[in-house]
Amino acid sequence: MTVSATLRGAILEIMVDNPPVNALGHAVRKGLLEALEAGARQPEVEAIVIACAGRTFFAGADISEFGKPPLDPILPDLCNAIEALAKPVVAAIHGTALGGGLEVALACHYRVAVPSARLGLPEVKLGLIPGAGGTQRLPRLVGVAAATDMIVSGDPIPAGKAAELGLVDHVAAEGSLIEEAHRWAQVIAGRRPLPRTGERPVAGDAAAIDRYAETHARKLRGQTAPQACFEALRAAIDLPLAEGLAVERGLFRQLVAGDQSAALRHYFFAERRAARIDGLDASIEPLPIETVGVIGAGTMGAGIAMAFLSKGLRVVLLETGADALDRGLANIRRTYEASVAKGRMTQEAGDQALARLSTTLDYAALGGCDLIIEAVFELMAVKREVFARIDAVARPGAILATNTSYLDIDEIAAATGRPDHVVGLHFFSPANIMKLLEVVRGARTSPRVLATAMALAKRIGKIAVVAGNGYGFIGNRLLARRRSEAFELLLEGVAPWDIDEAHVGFGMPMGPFRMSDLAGVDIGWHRDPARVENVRDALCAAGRLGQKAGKGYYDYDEARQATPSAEALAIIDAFARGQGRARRDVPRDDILERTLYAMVDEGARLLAEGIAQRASDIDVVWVNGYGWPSYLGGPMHWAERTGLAHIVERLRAHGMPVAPLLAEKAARGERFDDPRPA
Ligand code: T1G
Repeated sequence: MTVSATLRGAILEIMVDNPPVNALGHAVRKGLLEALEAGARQPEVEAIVIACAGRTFFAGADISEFGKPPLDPILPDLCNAIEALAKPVVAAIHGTALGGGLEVALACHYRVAVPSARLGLPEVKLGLIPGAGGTQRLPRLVGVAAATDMIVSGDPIPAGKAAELGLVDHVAAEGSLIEEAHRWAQVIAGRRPLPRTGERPVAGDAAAIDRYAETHARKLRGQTAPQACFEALRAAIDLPLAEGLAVERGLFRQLVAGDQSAALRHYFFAERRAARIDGLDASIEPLPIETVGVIGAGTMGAGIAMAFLSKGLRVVLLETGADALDRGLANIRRTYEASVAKGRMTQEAGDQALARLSTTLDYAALGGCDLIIEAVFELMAVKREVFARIDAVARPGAILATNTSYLDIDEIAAATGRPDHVVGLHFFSPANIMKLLEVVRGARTSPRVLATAMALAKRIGKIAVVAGNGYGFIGNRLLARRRSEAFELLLEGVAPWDIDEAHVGFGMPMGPFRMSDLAGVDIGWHRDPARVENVRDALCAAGRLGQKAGKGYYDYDEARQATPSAEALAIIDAFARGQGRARRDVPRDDILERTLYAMVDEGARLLAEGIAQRASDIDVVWVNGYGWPSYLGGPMHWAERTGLAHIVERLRAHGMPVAPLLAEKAARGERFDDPRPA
């Protein structure tokens, strides 16, 4: 890490170089303050430019420092010192000026940025608020409404928009940021009084805050940081700067010590750690992938095709029948048209994506593909037949992938002559939207094919998590365990809606039975109404196939509004009685313990079996694939915060199995990812 100060004429250029993202760690803060104070003392210095080397301006405080005793100068003090300097300071911004990075820029007297720069205060995504003056200075520069939107959404804005808001004073040409920042500094060097952001009045009032809070109430449900953002923003309106800063500091200190920020900081690093494959040589060169064959133009196949098309790859979409192919094509066209209409995509991008799509009924047309992925019916015989056919037409070196949700990758690979080039790419529906991708490694999947799959996932904007070849891989394995515990509760007399309500109250977007209705109660059903072996069979036999049938566990009106179904409950009760099951009241806490602790237990089994590389991978899967609240960190992090010993004790109290690894970690007071003693 270096902080260099170079005098160019009367302008002192302070250049910080702290790879990879110029995080404002203690050494950076200390070096920057010393250089600024030295410049302030040098008579020949008339103005100062702060810039960063590498790919970005400061990308924020150093998140890895949180939870440790803060070291002076703390960021708020650094920002106050910059603003109070008697000489003008210009921030030269490129890359992503985020969090504390933008707060440093706000404390500067001027801001120059290149068009590709993005500026944001993403602290809320870490369960925090801007803690170095952002909640007090940003509304003074851009007004309450724009500041509220930036701070509570946590989303960055491009430099051009920042300039419109008054957050950036000058947009430099790409590639000439430093020279234009210097030129700007020379122009304003003698201007007084210095435009100190903290001395400006706040434009706007609390109505903008109320509007935002009301509009986003559902999305912000259960989260503490957004409410703290609102409180800090109100302080900016009501109080002088110094008092407002004190309110901000107090709120920040509360949040940084809280569970939700710990969970979100855990998740931040977990998502990045998931991209690493233990034991895989990081220098392996991924295979080039430019053209992808997709087999199956149904919902999944069309979604997968779009996931590649939207990121610049070419796709050959194959179906066995012309009607199915036409339907798939129409679905893709409709989806792009809707994205363009909603402004999520330009018309040109939509047209270009479609231009990269070709369709065929002939397997031979897949011969030029670098990767071929199937999204056909979830039956092993069908998968093996398809793989034998693509193996026969695929060019040498092409990767063959399956989108299976549960089935054995090795058994599928055995249908080909290239098992080392077979991998699972388990997309989540809708595949063009959901970010999670489980990359399933078969026993013979080669390291290069694995590296290629991970690189391709990053290229198409997916969050990839590697899974071993086991039933349901990672996500669906925990889902299956939660489902079986939930079915047990049904047989004990708990209504589906009580189980769903308990999960929604916990923070899940929906409960297991609403989810089942949405996906289809008949997934995996043998389709024989005479064969009733479980609650699912009983409901399907009565035609209660879920939302698509207008009835499942719930009844649905034309607007798809769900109401608890007396008929469904009667079917469940009849089946339970037929099983001789006694009915009883189950307390709400027990509902959550029986379902969520069972998931934790299953996660421990995944770790012991090597299906998941690390517990934090399981967290990444469930936050991204199933809506586990990120502010709770994922099931395994949440279990550690809840207490593994407590979970083991409660599982035993419910007469439920306890995975040996879970019992071992609990007995040792260890976290799941703590290295196992040699
Ligand atoms: N602190 C520590 N490490 C960080 C970091 C940070 N702020 N940002 C990134 N890294 C690491 C990351 O873990 C990875 O490490 C490497 O840098 C590359 O990151 C007081 C309290 C900047 C848009 O929230 O959004 O300021 O895995 O893989 O995809 O008010 O990183 O290589 O070992 O993500 O190009 C506010 C978080 C902090 C920004 C780059 N700032 N970072 O994305 O690379 S809180 C943030 C990002 C704060 C103040 C408050 C992204 C990025 P490794 P990467 P990328």
